[in-house]
Amino acid sequence: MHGMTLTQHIRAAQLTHPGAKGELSSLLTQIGVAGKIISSKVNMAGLVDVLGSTGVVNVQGEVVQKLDEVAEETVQDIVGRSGHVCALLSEERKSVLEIPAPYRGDYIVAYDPLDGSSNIDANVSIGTIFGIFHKKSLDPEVTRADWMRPGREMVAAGYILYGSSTVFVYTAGDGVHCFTLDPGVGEYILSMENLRLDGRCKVLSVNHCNGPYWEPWVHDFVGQILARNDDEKRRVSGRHIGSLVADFHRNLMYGGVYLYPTDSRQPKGKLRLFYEANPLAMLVEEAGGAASDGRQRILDVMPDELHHRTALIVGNKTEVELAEACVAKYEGKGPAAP
Ligand code: AFP
Repeated sequence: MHGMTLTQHIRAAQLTHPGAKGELSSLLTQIGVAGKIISSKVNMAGLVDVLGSTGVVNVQGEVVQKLDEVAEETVQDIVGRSGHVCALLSEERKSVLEIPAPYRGDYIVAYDPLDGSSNIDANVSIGTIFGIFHKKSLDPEVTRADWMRPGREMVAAGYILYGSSTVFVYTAGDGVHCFTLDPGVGEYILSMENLRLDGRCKVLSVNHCNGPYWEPWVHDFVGQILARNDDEKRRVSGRHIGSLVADFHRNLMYGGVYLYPTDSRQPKGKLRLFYEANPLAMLVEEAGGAASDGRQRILDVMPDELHHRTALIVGNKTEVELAEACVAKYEGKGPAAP
């Protein structure tokens, strides 16, 4: 008996939604195809001329790696011509890319083509993150109202992680499912269905070197997590890759909390709402966890620009709530954090 393929799984989910036209299913499948192409380029990175930077700085002020460009072009070519999208929002692009006829469809995809790309040359796990909205207005043009929306209005989200194996993880609101790419046959095969975050937080992921720039609540929160370890037992361990998608995936597997708070260097936060925080927030909530900016649920944040940045605390619910309590305590708003 062979495992279920991604296409079969998406199609089976589609059948549970009477009236579904199969557009979203086909779009998800095409995102998977883009992931296969990027995966093969990532695997060849040391053998062909795709390592290193292009020398260009992108709209985020970050150096564009050659593989960033490859990934961006791949998503544009494959997803942009899938026939299912009317606009693409990319971390790498200054503005919204409108898709012309005859490829135009009803969905809008926001994506980070290659998250963690500053790690590429060191062979560290990187990934493509995506979130999908259905076009809102009946206007034939793509209007600002079509994409300037809170993450709770997404219909699906996921990522493709190029790690020790390539995995495709997605949710369309019916649980979180994980597929592993079998490179021999070029298919994603179901490896974990209805993923749930482990109830216990075993991992703390934060860039401790930002400590000097943190607000007091972050020291309080991190201190409370570390205090769980005593002579008797180490209950929490520190793991931080610096590749959000990989940090997130590991915490989803083992139970953990990742945080990238605002700090004195980055008062608006570092991570991008559309391309990083929103998709991971939808996934974590579907898996029984939570995602917050410290003051509100990530999925309720109303963006004010395409490249809106945010603080992010994501993972086990108890720890995300503890972080929110620490924020409130230092803002003098709520009850003292336990
Ligand atoms: P890159 O895609 O430019 O590598 O950025 C990745 C990222 O946004 C996120 O994946 C990491 O968690 C974060 O940056 C790490 O950045 P710091 O070096 O500031 O901790």
